[in-house]
Amino acid sequence: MNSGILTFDATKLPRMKIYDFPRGPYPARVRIALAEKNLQSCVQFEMVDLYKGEHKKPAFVATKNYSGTLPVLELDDGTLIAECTAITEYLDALDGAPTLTGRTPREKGLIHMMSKRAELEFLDAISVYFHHATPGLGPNIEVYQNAEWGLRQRDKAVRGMHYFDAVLRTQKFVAGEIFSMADITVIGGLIFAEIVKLPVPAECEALQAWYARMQERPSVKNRVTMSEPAG
Ligand code: GTS
Repeated sequence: MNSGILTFDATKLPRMKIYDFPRGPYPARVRIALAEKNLQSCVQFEMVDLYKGEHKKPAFVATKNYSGTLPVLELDDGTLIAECTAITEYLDALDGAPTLTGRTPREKGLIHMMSKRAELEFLDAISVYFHHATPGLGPNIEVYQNAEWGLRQRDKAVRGMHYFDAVLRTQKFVAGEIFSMADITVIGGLIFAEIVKLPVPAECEALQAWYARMQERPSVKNRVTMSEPAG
């Protein structure tokens, strides 16, 4: 069986561009996926400064991403792909061996489910907390805040931590026995939790042990420096 990987040569791929914010938790997900797939050299990063509101400028919203968020992947033919899960799916499929998003129908289903849960129950909840119940990106960008909603989402995120702790007590990775996009999404949540100083509860030992293991992966460890020139 030809997995596709034998004939895949990343250096032959047309260059892609990623509209990016290097320390952001969502862009981190795509940076981790790029490194896991060994595709860093195919990508040019273009920084969009969230704290200056560059992602909300009418031109960016009209021509790059309707949602006014990062990251966004731009292909050499001008195709634009936003949403971390969609970008990861695209990158993962390039070599014909989609380990991050699932090789079998069962893997695909489980990874999609757990990644969606990691967004709904954890990462997106922390994001809402950040934008609504903390200064967020500052008064010029956070034009509407609802602190009560933000605090509820913070509590939801802590419940999410307990949920993923329970999952990781019985299996090695978030969606089963292999590292996948679902792990990357929970990692994104924990990166955001650090930014907003929301600690993982001490009793969530399995989640903490798993995160310590994840931080040893080069893709996670080197994610911020990926776009910096060597030397
Ligand atoms: N559902 C989107 C995805 O999965 O890509 C969410 C993207 C998102 O919220 N990105 C953040 C953003 O643009 C980037 S970061 O906060 O992680 O750096 N936030 C800015 C804003 O104003 O919401």
